[in-house]
Amino acid sequence: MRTDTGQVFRLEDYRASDYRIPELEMTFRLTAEETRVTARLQVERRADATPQTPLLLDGDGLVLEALEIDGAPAAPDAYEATPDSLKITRPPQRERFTLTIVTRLAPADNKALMGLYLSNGVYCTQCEAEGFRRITYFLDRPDILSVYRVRIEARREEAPLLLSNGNPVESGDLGEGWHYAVWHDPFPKPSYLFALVAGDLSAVRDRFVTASGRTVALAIYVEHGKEERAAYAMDALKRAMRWDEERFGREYDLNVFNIVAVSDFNMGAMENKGLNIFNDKYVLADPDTATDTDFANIEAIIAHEYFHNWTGNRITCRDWFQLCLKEGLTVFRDHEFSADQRSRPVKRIAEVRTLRAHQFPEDQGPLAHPVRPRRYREINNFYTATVYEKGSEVVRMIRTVLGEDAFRAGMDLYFDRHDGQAVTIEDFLACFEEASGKDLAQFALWYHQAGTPHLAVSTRHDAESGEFVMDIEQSVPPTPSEARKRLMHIPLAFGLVGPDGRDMTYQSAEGAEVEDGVIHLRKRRHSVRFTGVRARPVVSLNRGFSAPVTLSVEQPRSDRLFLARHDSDLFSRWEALNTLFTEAAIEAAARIRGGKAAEFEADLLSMPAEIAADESLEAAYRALALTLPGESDVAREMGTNIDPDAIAAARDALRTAIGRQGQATFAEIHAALQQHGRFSPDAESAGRRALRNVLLDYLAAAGGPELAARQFQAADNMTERAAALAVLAHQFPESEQTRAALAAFEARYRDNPLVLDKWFTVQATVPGQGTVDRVRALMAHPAFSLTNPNRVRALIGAFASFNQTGFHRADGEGYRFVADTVLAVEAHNPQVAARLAVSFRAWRSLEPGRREEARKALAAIAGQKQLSRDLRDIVERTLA
Ligand code: 0A1
Ligand code: ZN
Repeated sequence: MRTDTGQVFRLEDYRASDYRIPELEMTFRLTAEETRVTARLQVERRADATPQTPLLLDGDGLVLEALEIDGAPAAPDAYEATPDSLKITRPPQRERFTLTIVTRLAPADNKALMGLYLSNGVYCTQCEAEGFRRITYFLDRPDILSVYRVRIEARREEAPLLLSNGNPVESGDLGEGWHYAVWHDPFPKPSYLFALVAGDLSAVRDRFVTASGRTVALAIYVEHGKEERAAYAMDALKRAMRWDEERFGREYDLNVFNIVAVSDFNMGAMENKGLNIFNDKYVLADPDTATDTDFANIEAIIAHEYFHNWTGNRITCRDWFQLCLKEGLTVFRDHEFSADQRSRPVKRIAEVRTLRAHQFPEDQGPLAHPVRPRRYREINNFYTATVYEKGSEVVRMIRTVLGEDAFRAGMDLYFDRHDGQAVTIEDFLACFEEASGKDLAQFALWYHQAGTPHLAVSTRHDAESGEFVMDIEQSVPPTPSEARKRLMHIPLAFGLVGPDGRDMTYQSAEGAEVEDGVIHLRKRRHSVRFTGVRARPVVSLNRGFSAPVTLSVEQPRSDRLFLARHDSDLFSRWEALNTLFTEAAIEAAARIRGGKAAEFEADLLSMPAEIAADESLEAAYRALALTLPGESDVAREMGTNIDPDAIAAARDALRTAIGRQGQATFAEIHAALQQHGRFSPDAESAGRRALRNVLLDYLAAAGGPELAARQFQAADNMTERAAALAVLAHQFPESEQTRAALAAFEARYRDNPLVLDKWFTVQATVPGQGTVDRVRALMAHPAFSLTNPNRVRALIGAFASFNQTGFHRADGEGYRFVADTVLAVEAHNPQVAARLAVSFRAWRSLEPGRREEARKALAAIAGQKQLSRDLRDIVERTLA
């Protein structure tokens, strides 16, 4: 474990290295307890560096066995080695020399899952961000690009399969049961993209012919017996490869593309050059074991990692402050891919829900940071929703500001100009400025300034003069270490909706640049004056979620109801209804806290049945429109003094009221949507299942558990089975039907850990006081393991992030339990522990009693003498 030294890394301290390592040859002799790594580095001193400059290589917990300089053993006074660094104190005076470094590793003991480790008997690596230094001493920074040649030796029986990056060049027998393979990757790459896999796995093979006619051999490696569950991932891969050619003109560049699924992985997946390594959760799927959401995630993540080949690998980051250069851009690309493969409006709504659920609380809490941070203590803690999701929104806004054609021209220029380089956000933006002739200086603040901007809007209409005025004021709230904010360039898409529900035209607009339905806000206040507007329009703002901002619009409730029925922009139509639901829940929560009963307006309660039956809308869209804002969405809108019990009671009351009001319609549609024939994971079929499942939730709230129990029994696919199980467990935790369904599910999937994760999660998210004990008991279940990140996230992570009434139990028991578990995980996997600790980030917005309990739990973690850099960084920033 890397303990914290308090060191802070700063963007302004970036310096190019005095040395380069253009080539690297590695030999791995693999055994679980003692793996020997020989690394031969071709080192080159930069022309402008002084010859005596020591060469300082990074390490992390390494054991140095031998060191040679230019083929001769290094003199003891020529270097200084510790587990965490290797300093060549007297480097040769030549411009070029070789270093041969031998290190010894114990993959079987590596439970941090960084560097070389074993997952279910398979050797695999994870090097981003700083895992390569756990394998050998190196200049482990993304601006050092090397050509790798990798030789792997292993016992054939243990590891018939030997993979690394690039193309295979040689393999053979070594006698005594050992064999070897050599891989060569012609594309210079940073060390974080290095990968090795060795083990006994099955291959699912296919081929892809690129636009220019080259054939690429594709393979997805999975555990024996799971081959069929990789078919969907393979299909998604081929679609992603074609799409990147068509939409971005990007072709694949090696002869092989390999994907390996492993069961122990800290994150979702990793884009190692030519050898993507995946959490098996994002590869394996079939109708019996995966939900529609699982299928969609697999499609998106397969595409994401593949797209990194150009945005990340061919063009990489100069330093880790630039992480969004590859991540924000690649998320934008995978979002566009999914939007093209599925329904664009539905995809957009889902993106915005994710952004609000994960990025908004980050931006509005103690862990807020700019999309491109200026400082960090532990880079692992910056793989955040801000870098990824907000980073993607910023790229989307560049496209909005430039228009489709100039955006594509800017991307082309970026690929042309920077191929093979490690670059910065400034380099990226310069390409768009040059391609469009537009100045993006103010726009660039989206990268540099943390916090979610807020827009306050009011409108006036004068029927006689036909003038419609929008007064808009922007503000950016202060965030940690950024008290004062500068004014931003916010592209605000809008529409003026006329009485007939159609968009109105206007003669002129002044007071801001208004172009193609977008107002470009650049000042604190704009008074935007439209002429030629005879009837009073209902204004629809931030259409398509053109900017990641919060909005308050002075608008009568009747206008929102009107937009919820008529807005031609489907995102904004959803948004109007979502806002109405949220407001209703907030009001009801206040009444419940005041000892009164919840009450709702009749016109809101009747809307869901109207929408459910509206066949002009696709089923997936109707499902989203009917999905109530979650308890944490309501809490976020309330802002302070949060009482999760009152919010949960209010939301339950709203669900029951809607369920009763719409019961007849819902029941009819639920029955009609029952699927006949073969399961298909396509978007349209998935949409019908989603709608059916939302309706089930309402019907159960109004009518009891029977229908859910029947759906659970009759289901022939995981989407309907898991949804029915969740309705039973969450609405009727004590019922006989729930007990029976949980037992049946467990018995059926006893041997399938990924599916049992769903069983853990559904129980961890049962609302109420009793769940802490239930989760504690489940930790003793034979399928649970504290060293497998998927298990930890499914049980403990789900409890801490998605169980508002359980985690926030008023007596603090939820907090104490999670804090204890964070420390238990910390002992072997600091990265996963730190992520779990993030669930405390909203503690200051709680009502005083809970706030104090949460603070005490955090302080108990912070009070530990020995903490990893990962966890210390999170708890100290959260408490600050
Ligand atoms: N670059 C990967 C995410 C990733 C980051 C760190 C990891 O280390 C444990 C693993 C994966 C992506 O964006 O998919
Ligand atoms: Zn990524």
